Parts: sequence; C-alpha cells; structure tokens
Amino acid sequence: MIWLRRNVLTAATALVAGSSFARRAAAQGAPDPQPPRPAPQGGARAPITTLQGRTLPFVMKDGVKEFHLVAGEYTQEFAPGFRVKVWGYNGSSPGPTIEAVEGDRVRILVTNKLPEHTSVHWHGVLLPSGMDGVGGLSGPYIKPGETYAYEFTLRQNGTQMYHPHGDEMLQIALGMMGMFIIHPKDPDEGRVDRDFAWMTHAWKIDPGTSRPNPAEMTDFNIWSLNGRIFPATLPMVVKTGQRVRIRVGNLSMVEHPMHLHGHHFEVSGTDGGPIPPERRWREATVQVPVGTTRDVEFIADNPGDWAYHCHKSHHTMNAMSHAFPNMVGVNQGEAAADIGKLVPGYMPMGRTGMAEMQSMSGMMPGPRNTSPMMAGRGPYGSMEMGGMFTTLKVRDELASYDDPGWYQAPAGTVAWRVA
Ligand SMILES: [Cu+2]
Repeated sequence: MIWLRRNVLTAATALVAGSSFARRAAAQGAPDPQPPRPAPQGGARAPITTLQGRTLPFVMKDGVKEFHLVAGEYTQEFAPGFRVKVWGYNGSSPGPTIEAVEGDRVRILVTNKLPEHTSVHWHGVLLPSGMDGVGGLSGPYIKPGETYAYEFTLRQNGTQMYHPHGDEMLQIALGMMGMFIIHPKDPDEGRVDRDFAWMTHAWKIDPGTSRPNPAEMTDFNIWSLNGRIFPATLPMVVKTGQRVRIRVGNLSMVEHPMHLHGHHFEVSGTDGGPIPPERRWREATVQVPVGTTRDVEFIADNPGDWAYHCHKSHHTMNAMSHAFPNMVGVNQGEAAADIGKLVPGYMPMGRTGMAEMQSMSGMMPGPRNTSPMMAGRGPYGSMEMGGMFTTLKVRDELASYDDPGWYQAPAGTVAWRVA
C-alpha cells in the first residue's frame, strides 16, 4: 500500500522522551519542564504543576498582582525533531498558567507582538464587562506593538482559562490559550498534595510542514497535552496516599474524554467553580467538552505506572491521514508481490491491523518534521500510543517529583503467558 506508506506511516525517527529532549527544549528557550518554584503565597497550598510549562510570575505593585503576557509567534518542539510554528504567549503554547488567589486584585499587561490585532478574554472569570476582552464588544483590540492592561478583582475560585476573542478561529487554532487558576482564599479549602493542569489542543499539521492549518474544522491530526505529544509528554509523579487534583482545559474544536487507569476519581469542579462535596460523582473517565474545564480529585492509593489519556483512540495517535481504504482482513499477498516488482521497498500493511507499523517506526524514512503515528517504548515493549497520552506514576517512595523511571511490579503481579 503505497498510500499507506506515504500518508500514514510517517515514522522518521525513533522517539525517546527523555532528558536529552528536555535539555534541548530548554536550550531553545522553551520552559524547563519542572522549574524550581518559590513557596506558594499564603501557606502550604500545593502549587499548580503545569508539566512542560510553567506558572506566570508576577510583581506586587501597590497591592496589585501585576502579570505580563506577551502574545507572539514561536517555534515549539512538540516531540523530538517535530517543530511547529505556534502563536502563544511568553514563548509557548499554551501560554504560562496564571495562578492567583480569590480576593486578589490582578493587573494583566498584554503586549501584542503578533502581525495582527488580538485581545484576551478571561474565560469564566467574573469581572466587569469592560475587562472581558471581547474585541469590539467589551473594548478595543490590542494592535500590533501595543500593550493593554486588564485589571480586576478575583471574586471566585476555580479553574478558568484565557484566550483571544478576535480572529479566534485562526488565533486559537495556532495555539493562543492558557490556564487561569484561582485558589480559594482559605488554603485548607479543597486542599490537595499535587495539583496538575493540562491544556488540551487539536491541530492540523500536514506531515512535513510546520504551520498548523487554521482552516481545518474537523480532520485534525495532532493532539497535544500542554503543547507536546506522547511520548514527549511528561508523567505526573505522585507519592502513594497523596490527594491529587487534575485540571483539564479544552479550547479545541473537539471534546476529550480523559481517562485515568488504576483509580476512580470524583469530578470536583468545572469552569463554573468547585462542585460541593455532596454533589460530586465518581468516574474513571471525565468528558471535557469544548470551551470548558473539568477538575477531578482522587487519592493515589494504587502504586504503579498508570495510563492517563483521551479515550478517543484517534486522539492518542500522531500524524496520520484518514484518506485510506480499510484494509483490515484484506489479503494483499499477490498484489503486493506485483507492486513490489515495480516499486522497490514497497511493503503491504494494514491487513491484520496497524500494530505492525509501530515496529517499523524508526526503520523507514518518512517526511521530515513530523512524528510517528504510534510510538513510545515501555518496559515491556512498544506502547503504540501518541498524542494525548501520558502516565500517572504512583510510588511508595520518592526522592523528588522527577520521573522515577518504570514501575518495578512485585513478583507475581504481571499478567503471564499461559499458552
Ligand atoms: Cu481527545
């Protein structure tokens, strides 16, 4: 299947998510995956961990927390060797997480380094109409080169977001978005030990190109968590017994059912704020609709390496084409031999499934600047995943929250071959 080879199998390099990639990403100006952070304001509240990203710093000016977002175009490495021209904030897409406390007065300066006007809408934040950032409706646009100030007092807590509200189709498609997390005033309210934030996104980036196509409405091919795709996503590392919150934002065009293995969680919040304990419900998958956020909470009481991923199976794959016939169950034997005479190196694929493509990753040449459709190696072999996939690593003992490596399953606790 020539078209399979050309369109679907886009393997060029073996992908190994590791420290060398993180170092290289840092050297290119991308944020350090888990930078050292000062103690959180106001006590022992767990800070937000934006894996592969960071929290936006602020300065105090006359009792106001002043933040500065810079909108611009950046080159971002979604996975080793796969560079994408994104629009974002302060060097990345998503932009840095804004973290503040209920009751804070915040001033957010926004400088526009884009070639066209923009604005910033504070999604779900309760504020005066003139601060809402809908270009033309609540205020003027920020023209290229200009800096505007948005200033308001936070009178809620919860998981909110920020994004442009002007040429939205293009600016959001190219990556302009970020999380805006407001902690409760009382640090004991909703207290957790680990607090993770993920921003999902869907992109159309044709293999071999680096510009996301903002005209795409439905046929996306790259699915990211905090601006990276598996296996370049970092694991959530927690200690056994810790209370964990995972916050997910969705400003893509598609909903994402986010599934956690090994644990049940309670859905504890939306972009409408925290859900009172008596009204929470238990799930192992939470649907994160378009244009909203979901928080989930659980006790990490099950040591191991647990998959955390969008449950749409096409969202846990990397660059792919959907324009090929269904070859599952089709015997290509004789035709393959005939084509092989004409096209050196041709090999038939897809009859028994597509897992065979995974084993080809890194062996066959593909277009430059893309990522294998299915990738990632675990302790027992290839994982055949991509896109919106990462892991929750629960350990009884931890020296730090750096990746502790693969779980060493106790003897007799791994499924075994019987025939
Ligand atoms: Cu999804």
